[in-house]
Amino acid sequence: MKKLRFAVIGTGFWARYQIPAWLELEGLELVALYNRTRSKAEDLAQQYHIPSVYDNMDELLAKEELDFVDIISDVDTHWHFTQKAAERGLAVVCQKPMASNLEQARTMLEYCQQQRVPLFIHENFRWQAPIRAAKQAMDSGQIGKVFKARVSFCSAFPVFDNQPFLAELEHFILTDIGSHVLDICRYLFGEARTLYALTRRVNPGIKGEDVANVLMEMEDGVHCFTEMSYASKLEKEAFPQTHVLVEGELGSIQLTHDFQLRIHTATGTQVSTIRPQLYPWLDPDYAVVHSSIVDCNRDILNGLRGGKCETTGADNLNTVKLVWGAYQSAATQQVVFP
Ligand code: 89Y
Repeated sequence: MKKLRFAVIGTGFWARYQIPAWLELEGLELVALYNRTRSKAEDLAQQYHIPSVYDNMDELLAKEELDFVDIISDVDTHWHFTQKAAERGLAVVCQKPMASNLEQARTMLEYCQQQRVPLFIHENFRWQAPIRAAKQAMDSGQIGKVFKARVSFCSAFPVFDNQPFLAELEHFILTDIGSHVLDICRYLFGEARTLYALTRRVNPGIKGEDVANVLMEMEDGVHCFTEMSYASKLEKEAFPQTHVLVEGELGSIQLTHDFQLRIHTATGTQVSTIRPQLYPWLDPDYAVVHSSIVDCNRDILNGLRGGKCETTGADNLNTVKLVWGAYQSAATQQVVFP
């Protein structure tokens, strides 16, 4: 099978993991890196033996023969780079959050559709091994019909140390973690019919909100409460795990600290530990997230080859609608219909 040739656009924090995660997969050739600051791209190119480096995207697109680009740059550049790649007929893989706002995400998707190029969003949290296991347990029917759930990402991890630009975002936790956690909710429980949200800023040193609570009624009637916070000084730090409690008519499923999955029914409680695969290149502080990059990329590669992919642009637009629906709800104190 022909190897797919691609370039990575943006070599900041996430590229350091996204690149080795791509290299875990067969049938790909990473031929070029782009970064505004060339020296940063050069360091990564040397580390992973990538032949070409550019600080000009037009030059890269003119010189390289590519099948797709993987855009890992800041969110406010996603639309710009997507447009450039799509107008040359290249498939686009883009990091979450898809775009700076809902309108721009729609435009991005419509433009790719118009150019007849596939758009995939690198949304990896739903690919975390413990989340997949929780979904499998739900689908097995052991806990019966699900009626309510709580999905929590509450932490005091010093997230701004590695990603200082997050402190500058006017819209912080819902775009950064909400994109992931609300996508997990869609993965587990389907689409939302209604949504109500509250947000606030606790940390005075950042621009955006660092706490958000979102209550959704899903289309099949499940009540889903989603809580997110980077101001939670809890006894046991959970970063970067998402905790889940799903309640069904016959029992409950709990995903809790240290990847513990607890399935409780009338016959007792089954406990297992669903650890992520520990690749040598991952940062142990982010293990479960970094590990899921490989599974997410594998699914996207399947999509690039014409097969199924979960995190297409069209699918992810529904997650983007939840994020911006939550901001709208918080601003108006109204229930919204995303
Ligand atoms: O940027 C975020 C992400 O995608 O996963 C965790 C994170 O690094 C900080 O919230």
